[in-house]
Amino acid sequence: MVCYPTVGGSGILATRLGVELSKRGHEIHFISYERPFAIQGVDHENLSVHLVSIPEYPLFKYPPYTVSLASEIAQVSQKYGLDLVHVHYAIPHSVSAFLAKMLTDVPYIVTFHGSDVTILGRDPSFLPVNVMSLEKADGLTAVSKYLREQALTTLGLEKDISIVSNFVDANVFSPAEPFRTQGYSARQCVVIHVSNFRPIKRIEDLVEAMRIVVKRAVGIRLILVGDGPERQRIELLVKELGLQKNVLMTGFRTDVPELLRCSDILVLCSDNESAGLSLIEAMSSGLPVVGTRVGGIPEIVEDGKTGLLVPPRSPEELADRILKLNSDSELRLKMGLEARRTVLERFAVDKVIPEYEEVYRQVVRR
Ligand code: GMT
Repeated sequence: MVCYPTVGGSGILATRLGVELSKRGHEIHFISYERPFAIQGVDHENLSVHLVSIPEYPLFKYPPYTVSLASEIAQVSQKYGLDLVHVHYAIPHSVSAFLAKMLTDVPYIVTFHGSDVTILGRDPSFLPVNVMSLEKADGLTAVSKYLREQALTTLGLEKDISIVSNFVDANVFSPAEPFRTQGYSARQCVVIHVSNFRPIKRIEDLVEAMRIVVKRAVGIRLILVGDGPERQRIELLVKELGLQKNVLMTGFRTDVPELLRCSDILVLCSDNESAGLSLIEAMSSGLPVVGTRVGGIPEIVEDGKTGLLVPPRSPEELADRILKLNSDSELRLKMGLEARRTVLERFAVDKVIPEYEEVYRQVVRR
């Protein structure tokens, strides 16, 4: 399993997948430049981590990670007799996997996650080499129909791409007992947003929406969970709008399942999102969600049934939907139950892992 070790969605998903596969008896080797965040301090049977060493040399302004990673994949493959390499996020992992295959014949599968297709993948500085390494892959998967379409059209790929959804452990991301909404109808809601604070998340729209919301629902609170490039700017905006009493910024947290259980509504108002993992985590926790009608979000959230969708960059509409859910505990409960049901049916470990196993079987059988 080749991935970024950080708290970004692709790294989290890859780690989750590796851990679940190891529990099912597969031998899993993670290859990355650091121990993946989600398995720090935890030992799992059948699971090991190999760190890519990147030599420093005065000549290098940019150490060639792609080459070091390819060497590590090839060495691990030879030493442990890997059946296949699964890389998460195409850039630059698919190129390293291609090089490793040239050396050792080990087949590779690439999972597209988002900006590896929609932003970076099409950048002229990557495009020709990226596309070659994808065309030569033994299998391609995408986390949503939307992302598959994007990969086919923007990268001009002519290969089959299987859709395998993102998933959660529904026992870890589980609802509060009883559902928080029950018996709390008079209370104002806790709204939550979880992300890596990148500009694409448009957290400023949510803060702006809160400026409108607090005028009608004085006690309502927003918890902003996560860290990233936008954090300082958002902190300033919260102060500027005088929202300190209503908006709590927690920074990076490891107890997201507990935070979700203490919340009533999750908002994800990105400009684009291939398959927002935080939506699935919140829905699994029995929360109704408010999301933007972009990318793969409508494939996860059914407007009016499991959540409410709005156009991107529309704080007024966001505010309207938050107020609607805030004032209607029955609606929150109904949508939260539907959301949980949707996750159990489509986005739970036992639904999605066999789909990956099937992709692996097809490749190994060849
Ligand atoms: O594509 C990115 O910007 C980064 C990537 C990540 O590593 O966090 O996020 C993407 O992959 C996640 C896991 O599949 C998805 O939940 C996110 O929707 C997706 N981000 C975008 O499409 C912007």
